[in-house]
Amino acid sequence: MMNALFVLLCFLVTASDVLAPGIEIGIKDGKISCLGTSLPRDASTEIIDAKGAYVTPGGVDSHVHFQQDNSPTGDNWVTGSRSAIAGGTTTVLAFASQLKTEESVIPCITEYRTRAKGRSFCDYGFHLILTNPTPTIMSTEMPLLISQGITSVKLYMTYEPLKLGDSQLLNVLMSARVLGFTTMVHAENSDIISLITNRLEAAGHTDPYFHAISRPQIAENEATYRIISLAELTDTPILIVHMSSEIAMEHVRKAQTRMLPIHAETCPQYLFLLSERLKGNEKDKFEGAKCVCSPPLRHDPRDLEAMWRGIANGTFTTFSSDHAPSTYDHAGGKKLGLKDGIMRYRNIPNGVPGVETRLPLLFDFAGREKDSRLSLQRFVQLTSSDPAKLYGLEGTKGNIAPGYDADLVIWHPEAELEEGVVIEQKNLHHGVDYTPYEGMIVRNWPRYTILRGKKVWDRDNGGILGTQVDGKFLQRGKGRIVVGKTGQEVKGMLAGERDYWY
Ligand code: DUC
Ligand code: ZN
Ligand code: ZN
Repeated sequence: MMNALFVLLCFLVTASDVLAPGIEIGIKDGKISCLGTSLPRDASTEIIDAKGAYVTPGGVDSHVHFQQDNSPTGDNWVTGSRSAIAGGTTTVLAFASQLKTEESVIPCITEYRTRAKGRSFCDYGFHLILTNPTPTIMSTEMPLLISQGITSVKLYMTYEPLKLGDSQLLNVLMSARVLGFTTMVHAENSDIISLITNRLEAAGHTDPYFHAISRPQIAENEATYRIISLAELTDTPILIVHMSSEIAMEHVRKAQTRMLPIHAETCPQYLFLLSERLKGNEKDKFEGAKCVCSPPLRHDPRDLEAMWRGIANGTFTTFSSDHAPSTYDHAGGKKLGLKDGIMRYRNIPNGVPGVETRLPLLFDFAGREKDSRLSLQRFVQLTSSDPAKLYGLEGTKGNIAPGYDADLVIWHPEAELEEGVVIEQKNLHHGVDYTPYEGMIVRNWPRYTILRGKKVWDRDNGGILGTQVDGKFLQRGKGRIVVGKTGQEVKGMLAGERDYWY
């Protein structure tokens, strides 16, 4: 497409700068061609006047679940990706999940890629959930996937159908170190959770609220410390996903101060929601099921504060939605946990929706005059530029600079939305029947979302303008380390000691 499109008069925000007002962004063939003032134009030049509003890079949501076998209700690719662009996200990284019985990951990757093809409003890629990392998969299939642009895996330390034991974790980490794929880890201690769950069930405590009781912070803390230790032993960079616990976060922080390449992610639910939400309401106690996610919502406002500190001080590298959609009022959705009038939290599908609300919720606290919790630059790092770097999209996504894809969020001018925007289910574009953020007010919302130079969302004029064939599969490169470095000796080991066995 030969187009010349200018975004005029904006406050341009990148991971490093908020530029002086009035910068123009030139776009050609879907890429940013130049930044400047008074850029040359002719009658064919399409102009978007940002009216002095902030412009940030299109959101990169590096953790979403769309159309996975284990959550058949909620979103498919069309509704999930539509919701993404309406909230300013132009790239999502979703999951293809291997079954433990599968000796090859190729069929599962092929199947999940087919589900997305021609059905995505935004650009997309896949992480592989590895549940059966056989030697053949690691030595033969992983290099193939990497060559096809699937350069990251997620490993689980809990859930019977998904979890890996320590020796499997070690083997995958060593393979990651050699092959260079990015490793995400769900860190919760499986045995702690199943012991408590069995005992709660025996005592008749099965309401949704007990989901939070069954997964105490210590389960996250222990598993986090353990996976950091395994990563240090094998000298492998990792990212610990959806962190919710202060002590676990402190393990990460301490590792980072030792320059270990330990990255961490948190999500909106761990900044805004507390476990009391699992109690539902007077009319319907089971409504608490809407907020069942793992790790669970924590009990105390101080827990939320701790996560905000990690957002501000750099402990977290990414802020993802972990959009894990399950319809509430559906026999195959959250209502799986309600049978014959009996609530059983262990049968409730895990997860909350949030791909559309992720950016507005965090932006609400970024660079504002009063009570700011993070800078605008840090907002861009967390929501766009750092996930792009970590997952092999540097140079293409996550920045507003010549050569990058022209993926932009143009916010409303700050003075325009005096009352803010109320988050309401009826205004969202996902396929789920609720939002856990119902009624919350945010100060701004993406006015336009631009995907590779095309206006795909115009909040004031028609809403969704894009189509489900706009999104393309991203052939990602290898991710790069954002925090720390490899190549360090392990404390207490002799220099070179690892070479005897590695
Ligand atoms: N892990 C996720 O990443 N998402 C939803 C539930 C879970 O356990
Ligand atoms: Zn997880
Ligand atoms: Zn997830």
